[in-house]
Amino acid sequence: MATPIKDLRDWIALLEREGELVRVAAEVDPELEITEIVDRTVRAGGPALLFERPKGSTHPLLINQFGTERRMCLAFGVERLDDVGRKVSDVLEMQPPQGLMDKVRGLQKLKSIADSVPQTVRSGPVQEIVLQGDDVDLGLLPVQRCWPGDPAPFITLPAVITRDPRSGDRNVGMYRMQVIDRRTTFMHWQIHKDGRADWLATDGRIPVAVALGLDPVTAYSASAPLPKHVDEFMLAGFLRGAPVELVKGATVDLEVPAHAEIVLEGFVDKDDLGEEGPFGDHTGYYTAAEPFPVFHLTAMTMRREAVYPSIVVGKPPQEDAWLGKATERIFLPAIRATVPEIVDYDLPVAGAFHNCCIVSIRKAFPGHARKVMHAIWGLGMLSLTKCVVVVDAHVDVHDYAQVLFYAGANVDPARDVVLTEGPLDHLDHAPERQFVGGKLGIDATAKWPEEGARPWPEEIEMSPEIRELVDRRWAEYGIQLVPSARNGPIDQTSRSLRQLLRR
Ligand SMILES: Cc1cc2nc3c(=O)[nH]c(=O)nc-3n(C[C@H](O)[C@H](O)[C@H](O)COP(=O)(O)O)c2cc1C
Ligand SMILES: [Mn+2]
Repeated sequence: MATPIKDLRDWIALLEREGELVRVAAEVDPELEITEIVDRTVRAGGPALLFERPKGSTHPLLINQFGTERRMCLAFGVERLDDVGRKVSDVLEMQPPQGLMDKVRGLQKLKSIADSVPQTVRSGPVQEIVLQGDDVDLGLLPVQRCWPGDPAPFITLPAVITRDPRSGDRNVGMYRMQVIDRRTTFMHWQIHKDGRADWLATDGRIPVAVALGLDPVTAYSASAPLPKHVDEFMLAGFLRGAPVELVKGATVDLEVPAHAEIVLEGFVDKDDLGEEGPFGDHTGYYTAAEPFPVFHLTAMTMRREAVYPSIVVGKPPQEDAWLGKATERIFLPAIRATVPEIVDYDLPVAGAFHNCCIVSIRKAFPGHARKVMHAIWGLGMLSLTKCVVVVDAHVDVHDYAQVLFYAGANVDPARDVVLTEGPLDHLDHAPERQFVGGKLGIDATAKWPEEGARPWPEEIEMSPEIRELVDRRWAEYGIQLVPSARNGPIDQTSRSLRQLLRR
């Protein structure tokens, strides 16, 4: 892996060197205008944008840093996102080393584990400027109002740091923050999230710190669905190949990233709630206003000339598609460690991630597909998946046309569809009751006699000899083939993802 990206500035410089960043010198309004510009840029696979003069603020705004596969790979210092997954599986599947080379490789793996432990340092640039009391003013930042129906500006790319009051374990989560006034915001940690659990475990008040403007891997890690007791900064250090450096907060008993651009410090009280939202969200709809806790700021610390990071979510595909794809790839080894019969899985971007999961399995016994459906419905945040489609090992889960073919050809809806109930995403507006509703499983594997199938027919395949013959003679035929161009943004996304993810 390449040298770790130290901070947001280092990342901006890298993006610029790679021709992946455009500086926008014109004055642009964070109120709606930036959203429309970014929406067009993301859909066109365009560059990261550094708005140097957001209206009403002296802080530049960085957006679309994650908006393409190439930038996501640059962020992680890999050729393909699957390489990040491989780094995880290397450690998960660590065996006692056999020969010398194995020992050297083992040492590299151990280093990556050592790198994962965050390091406390005495001071950091994030505290070059410390604003406290009346000087705290969120109005200094170019916070975006993203969509016309949003009632206020929202901080959209925060790393929210809390500690479990019982165990002391740190948590870092990405929870949007609606600005209420100069010194307060809402804290949108949803019902299934760790930050909320920390808050619910306090008697009265929980200290909270919010880091804005991080190296891309640390920023990503705030969105990663780790088990509650695992510190997201550990994942960041492991994936970066260098520990996350932390300093003591200026006014809270929490440690904050030393190289963040901006840190907001404060607290959330147990019974201090207000109506948050509506907000144009990644569901593609405005999520309804509902009660969420209020975050009171006690300090705002910054680097000099701090850059404010932002992201827009909305109808897919948006920039967050790639944060989700990174999670999909990074967590595959962990999923396979628990459910080893899983070969691969795909969370379609157009399905807003939690709506649909396609999973391929090495089927070994009757009813196996159902076992895997229930495993998915019992696995971390994947448990919120509404629809699970199970296919056989040879099916490419990233090729939606192939998946639909098997879901059509191999499925008897009277026999192969599972309808059950379970927890659903906090933001899902479809179920009759919030948080719980139906689950759909589709078993698109080839069926066995024990599963009530008649003799299963053979799939059509050309013989290898004829394929080779035609390969050999192709030039002779004089036929020029161009891949057919189907259109539509979702098709394009699925195609580019397919190219990326094909092994
Ligand atoms: C751009 C973006 C915005 C998000 N906004 C929220 C949010 O407002 N509330 C929430 O609960 N989760 C939100 N998420 C998802 C969480 O960050 C994700 O579930 C993460 O795992 C939460 O951390 P936790 O598991 O430590 O709670 C967002 C994710 C992304 C990528
Ligand atoms: Mn967590």
